Amino acid sequence: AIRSFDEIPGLWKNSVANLYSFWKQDGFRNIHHIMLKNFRNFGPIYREKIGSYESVNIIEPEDAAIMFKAEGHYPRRLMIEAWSSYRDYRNHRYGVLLKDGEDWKSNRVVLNKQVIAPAVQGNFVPLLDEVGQDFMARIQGKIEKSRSNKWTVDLSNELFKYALESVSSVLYGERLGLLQDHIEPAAQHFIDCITLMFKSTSPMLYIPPWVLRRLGARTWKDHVEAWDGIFSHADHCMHNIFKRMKQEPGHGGRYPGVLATLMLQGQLSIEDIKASVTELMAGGVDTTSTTLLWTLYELAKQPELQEELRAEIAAARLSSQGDLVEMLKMVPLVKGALKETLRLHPVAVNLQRYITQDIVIQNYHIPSGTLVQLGLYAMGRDHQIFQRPEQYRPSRWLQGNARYFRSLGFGFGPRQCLGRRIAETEMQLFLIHMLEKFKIENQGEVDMRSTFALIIIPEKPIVLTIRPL
Ligand code: HEM
Ligand code: 2DC
Repeated sequence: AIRSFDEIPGLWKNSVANLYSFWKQDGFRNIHHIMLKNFRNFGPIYREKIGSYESVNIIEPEDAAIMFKAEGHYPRRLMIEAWSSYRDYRNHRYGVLLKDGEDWKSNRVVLNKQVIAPAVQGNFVPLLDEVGQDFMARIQGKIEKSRSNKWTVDLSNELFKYALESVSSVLYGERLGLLQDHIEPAAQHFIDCITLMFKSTSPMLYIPPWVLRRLGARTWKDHVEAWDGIFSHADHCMHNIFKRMKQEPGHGGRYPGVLATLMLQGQLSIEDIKASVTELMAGGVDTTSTTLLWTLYELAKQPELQEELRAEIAAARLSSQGDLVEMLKMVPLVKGALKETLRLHPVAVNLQRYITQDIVIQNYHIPSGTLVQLGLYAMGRDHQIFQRPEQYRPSRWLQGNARYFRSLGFGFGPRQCLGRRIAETEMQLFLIHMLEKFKIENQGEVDMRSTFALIIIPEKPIVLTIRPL
């Protein structure tokens, strides 16, 4: 017989006590480790209520498939109240990230065609490739300046700039110029605001923003300050493009970028366009840069793997004869490396949906409307799901049979990551250029732990040494 919802194991009966013990375990920064422990204690399904946050958690790919099948026509994930409260507070419109229902769908369909459809990759590739090349030139310059034929560095801020330059080049069809020696303070401030925005969000997953606001808490103030900085800089960038569109309507025959294309199309209101472009700009920095940093960290541990990737890249470079879009189709191991990074170091600790029909998972009945979460971090490290999960082994992704609902770093279905195509192209080109020119070495340190700051990031700076080949 199917067991009832209330029989699901877990801690959900005393949400205030659970919040207290969560806080005592430093849960705001350790949610991913606590989640591992919960699956170990309760098995493949557990129910949880911490403060105001109530969910059912699952781990198996087959159960993920059931969850996504019940997502309905307008899939909804956890509404991050901190983000919507800020917009309500400042009277900003929601973009595609926060919209729901028909409003979400109609915006998303228009954006898909300009941002994630396979056909637009050709527009992005030349821009992203140029950014990649500039980054390598910058590293080369640093190596020369060091006079020791190497550069030992915590690359995180360099990668933030690389990621912001990349996403901006695609959104605006032109370069911001962040990879020069003097970085504009405005751009650095924008980068710092995004980090603060993520960091100040996590406590508000469990304690509603209005409570913290009423208490005059630092978290809410930081959060408002961070979003204010994000919105004002994005607004400044977008105004420059509006000016350019008046002065030079044809953009010299070149691809004018996502923003200008949406404006010229006129299918969305200017307010809707601005809201979503702001989200794309903010969503495009910490996500790809952190994933690239983790990838370099993993590659530094395995020089032989770097060689294998280099061989694949060299062969693809040769047979694609200068056609980059073609080249990107010939590097399955590079793509496997990025999947492997997202398996061990996912940006999103879990994927969630409010299910729109009753379902049965692990023989428990779960009613329509429940928030179901797939523990992505825990799934990636489970030995029942991945053989030798502790090993970073990109080739595991080359066998097509072992991938069913296992490669979910960008989410799934119509509500998956809108920036996925930009992110993948940007990261693939980065690795290609990096491996063609440099060797990556570590300082012989042991395993780097991670921290939850809404997204999963390294706990401490990762210091790497880069040498010319
Ligand atoms: C949503 C991951 C990069 C913009 C998401 C989601 C995940 C994710 C897991 C939720 C998907 C779901 O619920 O099914 C990642 C990862 C990235 C990345 C792993 C890089 C390694 C980016 C970039 C951008 C971006 C570069 C912007 C250019 C967005 C937006 C959404 C989203 C706007 C919300 C889409 C919607 O609600 O319709 N991302 N992301 N992401 N991401 Fe990304
Ligand atoms: C955080 O329990 C943990 O891509 C929560 O580019 C559940 C949750 C809900 C939504 C997730 C969030 C987690 C992590 C960060 C994500 C977000 C959806 C989109 C966002 C995954 C897993 C992100 C980083 C976007 C952010 C765009 C924004 C800055 C405008």
